Amino acid sequence: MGFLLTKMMAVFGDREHKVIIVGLDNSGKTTILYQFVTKEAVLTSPTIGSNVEEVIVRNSHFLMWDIGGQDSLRASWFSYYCNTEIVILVVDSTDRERLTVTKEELHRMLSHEDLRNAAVLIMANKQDVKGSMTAAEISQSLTLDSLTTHSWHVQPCCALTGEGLPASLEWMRSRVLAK
Ligand code: G3D
Repeated sequence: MGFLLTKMMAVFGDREHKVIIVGLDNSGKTTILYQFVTKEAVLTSPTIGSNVEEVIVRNSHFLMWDIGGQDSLRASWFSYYCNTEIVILVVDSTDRERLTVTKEELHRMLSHEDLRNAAVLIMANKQDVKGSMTAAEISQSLTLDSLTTHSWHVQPCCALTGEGLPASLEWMRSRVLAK
């Protein structure tokens, strides 16, 4: 029975994995979501509430929630945490000033009970902009080395061109398959 189930999952895909996309406003969350879906950059407007889309990566199904990142909306992020397997934290790599706010939001979020088993993908977005912070700088500023409770990975990317997005999806897939 176990063997049959494994075979069927290989053919039809496994269950759906819940992903939330968080980050400060203007970091590129919605652009990334629609690049994942359409593989093209789209014109976006600030997210009020959330956008949700299904993304399939070689039989792995991800249900991705893009949650608004404005100051007033961050307080309600926790209502999306339940059953989340992957948290995508999008960072605007040009926004040095607000990296401390991102760091506080990240560590606060990961202390929430509902995210104790979630893996964290930090997408260092807007790498196309000259002078943007590198993945290593962002990693250091977010004090990721001290994060031992969750599996994490930093992926440099550019949502406008799609660079770094396939690698992001592959990492997510490897995390859910490892469970
Ligand atoms: P949000 O959903 O996190 O609020 P959006 O962010 O996806 O709405 O993106 C905010 C702005 O950043 C958009 O520009 C978008 O085109 C731009 N952006 C997103 N990703 C990148 C990137 O990788 N590089 C660059 N240079 N810009 C990016 P506008 O002008 O529409 O506000």
